[in-house]
Amino acid sequence: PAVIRRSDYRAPDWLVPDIALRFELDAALTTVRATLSVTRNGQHDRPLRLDGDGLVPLEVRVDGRVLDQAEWHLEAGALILTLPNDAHQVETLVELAPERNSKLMGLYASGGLLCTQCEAEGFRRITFFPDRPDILSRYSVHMSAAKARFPILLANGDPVEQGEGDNGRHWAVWNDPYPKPCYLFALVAGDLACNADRFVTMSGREVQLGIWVKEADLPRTAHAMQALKNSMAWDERVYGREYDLDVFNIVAVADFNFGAMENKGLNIFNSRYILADPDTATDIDYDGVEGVVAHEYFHNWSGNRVTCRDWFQLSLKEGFTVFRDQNFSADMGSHAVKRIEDVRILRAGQFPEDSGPLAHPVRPESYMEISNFYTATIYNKGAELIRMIALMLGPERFRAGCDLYFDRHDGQAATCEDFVRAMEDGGGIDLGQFRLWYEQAGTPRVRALMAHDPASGTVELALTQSVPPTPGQPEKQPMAIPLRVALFDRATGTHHGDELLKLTQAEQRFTFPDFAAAPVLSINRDFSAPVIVDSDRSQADLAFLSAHDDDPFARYEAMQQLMVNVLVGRIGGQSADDAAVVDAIRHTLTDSTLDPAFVAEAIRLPSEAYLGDQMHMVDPDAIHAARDALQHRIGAELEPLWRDIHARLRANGFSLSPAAKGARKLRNAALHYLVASGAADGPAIAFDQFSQADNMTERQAALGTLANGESAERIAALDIFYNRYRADPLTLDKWFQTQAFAFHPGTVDLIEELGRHKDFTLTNPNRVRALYGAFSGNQWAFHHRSGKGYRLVADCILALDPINPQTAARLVPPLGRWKRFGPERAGLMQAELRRILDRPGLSKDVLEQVRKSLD
Ligand code: HT7
Ligand code: ZN
Repeated sequence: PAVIRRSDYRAPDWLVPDIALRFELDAALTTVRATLSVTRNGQHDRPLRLDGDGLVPLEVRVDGRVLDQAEWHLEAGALILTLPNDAHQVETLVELAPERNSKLMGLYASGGLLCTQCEAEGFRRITFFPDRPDILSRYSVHMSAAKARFPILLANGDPVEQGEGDNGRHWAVWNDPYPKPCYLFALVAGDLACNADRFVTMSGREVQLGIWVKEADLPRTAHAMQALKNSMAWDERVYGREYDLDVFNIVAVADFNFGAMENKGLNIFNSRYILADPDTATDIDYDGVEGVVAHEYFHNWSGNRVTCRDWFQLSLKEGFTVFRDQNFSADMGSHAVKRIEDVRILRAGQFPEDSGPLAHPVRPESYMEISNFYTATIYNKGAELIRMIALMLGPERFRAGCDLYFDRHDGQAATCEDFVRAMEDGGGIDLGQFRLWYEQAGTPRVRALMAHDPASGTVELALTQSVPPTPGQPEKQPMAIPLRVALFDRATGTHHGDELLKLTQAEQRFTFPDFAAAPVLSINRDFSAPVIVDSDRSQADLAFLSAHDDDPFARYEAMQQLMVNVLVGRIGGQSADDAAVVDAIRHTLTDSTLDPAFVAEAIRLPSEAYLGDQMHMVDPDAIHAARDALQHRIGAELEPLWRDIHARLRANGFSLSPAAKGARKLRNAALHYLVASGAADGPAIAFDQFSQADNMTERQAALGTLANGESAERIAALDIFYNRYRADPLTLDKWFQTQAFAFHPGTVDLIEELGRHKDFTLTNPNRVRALYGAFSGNQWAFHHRSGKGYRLVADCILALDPINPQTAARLVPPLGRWKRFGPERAGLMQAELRRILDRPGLSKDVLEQVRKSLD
């Protein structure tokens, strides 16, 4: 398969200002007639190339005349036509079989619905078209279908006409007045019920809102609707951006490769990010619904009105939109907790990517399969880049930069460079060196050493930075790194100011006057830059910050570092000062000024995977043992506190208020430590919480805690959960996921069993992720020294690839981290990668990931 390079970008030879589509919809056989008005772009005699993937043209017409077979040909699936004039009408007819489309790209069937997914290159599976994001067209869509099976017909834009046809069929026409790239095209046909509402925009226009689901799911759509209305109001208030069509529809589907899709005026969602009620959704699920609804809505400006010129610019829309949805969610809840959660996600998903064989810049230079580039680097690191720009500019100038960006590029397909330039022009800043963040992969490391001179009273902070080599980028230049820093007075627990230091050189020194005594360094406050900071701060300094830092992220970070130091010591076989961790946790638990949601974050031990990332060579068994032992010690030493918190935070009735969510989070943490203490009644208390809970947050947490151990309650709870939710796919996913995540010596064998369970299927991506995705994130179980975990995941990839290559390819990265493990595990992982590579007919999705992973 060919490698596509950013440097090869050329403006399109032909433009398509208008397209009319006619769909005769049917799950078994759909016909698509497309009429494209095409215009030559510049002076050239190159042919018109219409991408196609698996399509056979049944008819090709130019300006109404049916072409002879000799007048067109297919080249790598694309239809090639030589056209004499500068403007023509090109018409094609193709047939599709949606119910046989297991890749879930293009037009496919899901749970009785017909729906589409076109980003990144799915439109070419529907009709012949120049499938690239810089071709913007006005769409008119005519759909007809059997009315009994498909009473609802939706597409982008506004509905313009509908009527009855012959043989029980009906039809509808939708027009979208905004020119858009084909990746934003969508239609849905099916038997759907609607949660209908309205929103009046800031200029007084009324927008009809609809969330379309199966009738039985209607009661589970209220949270999504509220999130949508909140998002619309927030984008007006914070960015001055208003919705621009008369209708905004969302449809939930059960089979979906991703979280959701921002199609213009017709968002299509994985039902997981729409449906929520207290009985089946955890607080994390509720937050996920709110965040993803907001994300897709915000794309209407950052992605749709201003789209991407080519797929190398993907972070232009994704990084910016993640930044927007993160800030929205922070405004809806707690800024402190949201920032901690976002950094935890970045460190769990993006840092490992940036240090492994699949590392790539936020603006990549090449790809084989673009679907493989919907990564944590493009999304989450991309969001951190925008956050750094916003921090350096301050709120007013950042808003001026955004206004300029939207106004300057409205209706255009833009680049990351366009965004940076708008920030420079609108915000009045020079981002020359900052551009390296888009070009260089790898997480920068900053070493911070502080020296105090009692004679002069000055403090000198010496910062050095380095960016590790990554595939194709052996040498790196110093980056522009904004670091928020404060120096704390040990005696008073306060600091003098909070400075934004701009680290731009490989080594730089900053001096601070007027310190009679050596202060304590608080650095990278609020995680101002996505870097790894190494410092020589003592455990005592970290304990001090964990009790006094007024920046919640820095306070959390000090606690984490304190725990990491103890755990790394334990893993290395040294006697470690557990007491420092126990004391810090006790102090945090008993500080009544702190938000319980923050406390729950702060007292949580770093994950096994995060501990692995701190080590040169990962020893999963030693990490598990050390973490388990510390957890037990914390549980046992603070047992009365855990019991008290667990009893005290029992709620009387369910609420989604931040206070109620925070209480549940802390109560679950208390349960977890109480069970870890080894207290004889631990499993019974967990089982009681499992049985009595009136919400899934507490029920699933109790189940997860029980699943880690060996008890009669474990078996009973898993059985009860299964029997209660077996008919509800989204909730049954939790049953698979909880077992895959379990810290249990039998997990690897259980995965094999669950892979053969009658409710397991490879055709539903949520189910695959719930079992194999979760399992490969369970470091101790996945890296079982037998190598069985690797074999199970490789078997799944091989079985899934012919069905759904995108989802299969997403399971490859954990196998690619072999260089970080000892020779035995590394050999076993490589052997599985080679076994996959040997399979004839591998998709380019999996091929690209496996080849890179073996390098
Ligand atoms: N922009 C959307 C990306 C997406 C996608 C990508 C590849 C394959 C299937 C997909 N479904 C949706 C989602 C988003 O970031 O908003
Ligand atoms: Zn997005």
